[in-house]
Amino acid sequence: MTGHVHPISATISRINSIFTQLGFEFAEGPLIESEYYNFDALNVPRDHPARDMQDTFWVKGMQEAVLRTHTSPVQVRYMEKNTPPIRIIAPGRVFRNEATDATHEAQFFQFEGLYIDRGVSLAHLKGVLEHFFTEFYGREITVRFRPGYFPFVEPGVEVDMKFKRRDGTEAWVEIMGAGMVHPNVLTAGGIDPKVYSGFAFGVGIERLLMIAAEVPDVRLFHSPDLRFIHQF
Ligand code: 2NM
Repeated sequence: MTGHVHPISATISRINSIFTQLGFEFAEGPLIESEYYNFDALNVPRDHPARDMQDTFWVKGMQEAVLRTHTSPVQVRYMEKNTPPIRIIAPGRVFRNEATDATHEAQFFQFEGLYIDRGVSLAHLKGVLEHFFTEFYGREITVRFRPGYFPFVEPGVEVDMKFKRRDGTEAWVEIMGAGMVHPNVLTAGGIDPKVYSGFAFGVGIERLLMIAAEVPDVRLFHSPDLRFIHQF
């Protein structure tokens, strides 16, 4: 049997090429993060349940160190070192301290996007996301926003996409979270919220693939059973 690029690696490459064509740059950062970059700089309150031992892996013996729970710290580090316009995507591995089942894993991949400039609005976010999903799934996809809450954005939205399954039926599927970057987060990144605004979004890569390929269990992506990855 010959070697095979893992479906997650192949998907990250596709995501990068779609966003590169839109002028986005690829960014990455450490898997072990400080509490500051993972939570404080992102406007996550001190008493937020996400900081709990049950949700976050705290690194023993390292003061205030965590396994990053999202790739947002990459974006904060990037904001600190760059000035707008900023257009980046940050794909990578993230960790959540939770029980695993068919739709939850203690480690998974996500990618986040960030776009900051003068006059950026939710309308730009909608256009970029519809373009991305249409390219990614190879058919016209529309998205809709519902109100949602994430500490790092205001307003925050839950994003649904209208998806046609292989059996021809159509449904709105919840796919990601997004919103306008919170002024406190821009300020933490050294960017003046009175001059600039930006949108950000985050999506699970396994989830994107599970919907596309109708994969029933997220744990298959990290199973040693090659019969699974050879189907991609
Ligand atoms: C999400 C939902 C909403 C997000 C925010 C940022 C940052 F760093 F720019 F503030 N990056 N990604 C974000 C916003 C992520 O994931 C569900």
